Order: sequence, then C-alpha cells, then structure tokens
Amino acid sequence: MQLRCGRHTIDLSHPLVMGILNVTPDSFSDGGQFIDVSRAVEHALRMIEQGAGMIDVGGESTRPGAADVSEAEEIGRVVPVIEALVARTSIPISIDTSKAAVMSAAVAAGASLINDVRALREPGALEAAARTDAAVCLMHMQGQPRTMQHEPRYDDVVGEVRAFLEQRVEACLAAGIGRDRLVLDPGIGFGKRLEHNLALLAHLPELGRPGFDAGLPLLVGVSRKSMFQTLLGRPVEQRLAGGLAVATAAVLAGAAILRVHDVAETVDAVKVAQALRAAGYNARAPIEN
Ligand code: 8Y7
Repeated sequence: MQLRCGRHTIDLSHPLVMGILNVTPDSFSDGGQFIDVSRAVEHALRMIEQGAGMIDVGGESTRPGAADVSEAEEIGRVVPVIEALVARTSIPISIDTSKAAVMSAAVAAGASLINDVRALREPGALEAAARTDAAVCLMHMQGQPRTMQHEPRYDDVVGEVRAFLEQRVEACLAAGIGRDRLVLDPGIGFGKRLEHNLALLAHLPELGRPGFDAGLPLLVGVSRKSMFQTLLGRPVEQRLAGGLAVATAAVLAGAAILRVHDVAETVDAVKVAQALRAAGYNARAPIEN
C-alpha cells in the first residue's frame, strides 16, 4: 500500500515506525518557557538513526487535563523545529495538531502528514488540510482530552469507532482529500477503558476497511499509555515491554504505522513481526490450549 504524503510517496508494504517528538516546555525547555530547538532536533535525528521512518512533531499536549495552548504559541513551538528537521533529514515530518492555522503553517514549513486526534473536526481544519497535499491521519476520540477518561461508554466500541472513521473518510473525500492521502487510527486511550482498547486492538483489520473493498492504512499508538498501568500496574517508565507486545500484535494484524517513543526497540519488534507475516503467520487459526 502506498501513501501520498506531500512530496513523499510512502511505501507501507513494510510497517513504518513514527518517532514522537513533543515540543512542549516540559519536554525540551531552554530552562524557561521556550523550546530548545537544537535539543529537540538532536532527539529526532537520533530516532531517525534508530530507524524511524517519520517524526511526529507536536506542540500541544493531549494528555488528560493538559493546559490549552494558543494558536500563535503552538506555531512558535513547532515551525522552527519542522524547518530545522526538513533541512537535515529526508524522511517525512508529521504535525500533531487539531488547529487549522497550525496545520497550514506546519505544512508551509515542510510537514507532509497532518496527524489530528480530532480527525479534522475543529473549525476550518478540513478546509486547511484540503488546501495542502499532505497526508492526513484521522483518529477516533470520544469526548475531549480534558474529560475523555471520565466514564467512557460504548454499546459496540468496534462498530462505533468504525462508523466514526467511515464518516470522517467521507468528509475528507467530499472536501477533496483523496483516499490515497488517508490513514486511520482507533485512538487507543482516547475516551476508552482497557476493555475498549483491547477490543479495538483485537479487531484492527475490520477498522482498516470502513465501507471500502480495499483497506486504508492503520496507525496505532500505544507507547507508554495508561492501558499498561491498568493491565500491568506499571508506571510510565516501565511500559516498554507492554508496548512492544502490542506493537508486535498490531503488525501481525496489519497495522502500517506505529507511533512510539522507543524507536530502536520498536524497530526490532516490527522486523520480527513482519518476518512472521512474510512466513505466513495466521492469527485466525490459533491452537486452542
Ligand atoms: C496518539 C496520537 C497521541 C495516537 C495518533 C500519547 C498525538 C498521547 N496519541 N496521535 N497522539 N494516535 N494518531 O500518549 O494514539 O502519546 S498523544
């Protein structure tokens, strides 16, 4: 499967590892409220050396309870980092934002994928994305980041997420964003309890085919997420093994892009999972023990 992504065409026949670059003052501060651009860029270059095929630059934390960031502030954080990265690497850069003005500024600075946890539902976002030639990742979220983990409810989580993604795909197509530019994401941890996350991961192949014969590529992000707190009782710095287990399962289920903090380890897990797929791995015919 190929993804049209600005000036890049990405071959997704081998899964791609997307490295997370949070450019918020709590990640790459210069000691005050500004971003240390050179340290952020160095971290991204290290992830690329480790095998990241894409870097996701985000200037607004979507953690539950995180403070809002103004448009100007978010642009001021991400644009210098994107410009520096585009000058120093040839891999595609993704912009993690929901704001139309940030999408436009980031793509003008060289970003070629728009990663929107709100799936282009903010005012002007659909139109802003359509004015670019960037790819778009449409993610499912129930509620808003501040409150999404307060009692999330579904009657049929897989059906509801699938229907949502299908509706957002239709909105993109109607706005002129071709399906060869679209990536879908179940939004693990975004308004979901552990059982919802597990159901979505167990049914990934159904989510990649929203009302179409051919599938759309799927992105999965579980890196260091709180589902591992619930499942394993592990704090954030001890969630790598859990994340690699899910990364492996996701690749075996056909996931095309994995969004992670720990690139080197995930690249190894992805290679193993991809080799198993190539050898004919069949998850639909397990041994009953
Ligand atoms: C995801 C994401 C986050 C995800 C996509 C975190 C920005 C929370 N998670 N984007 N962003 N998918 N597409 O823990 O799962 O990394 S932020």
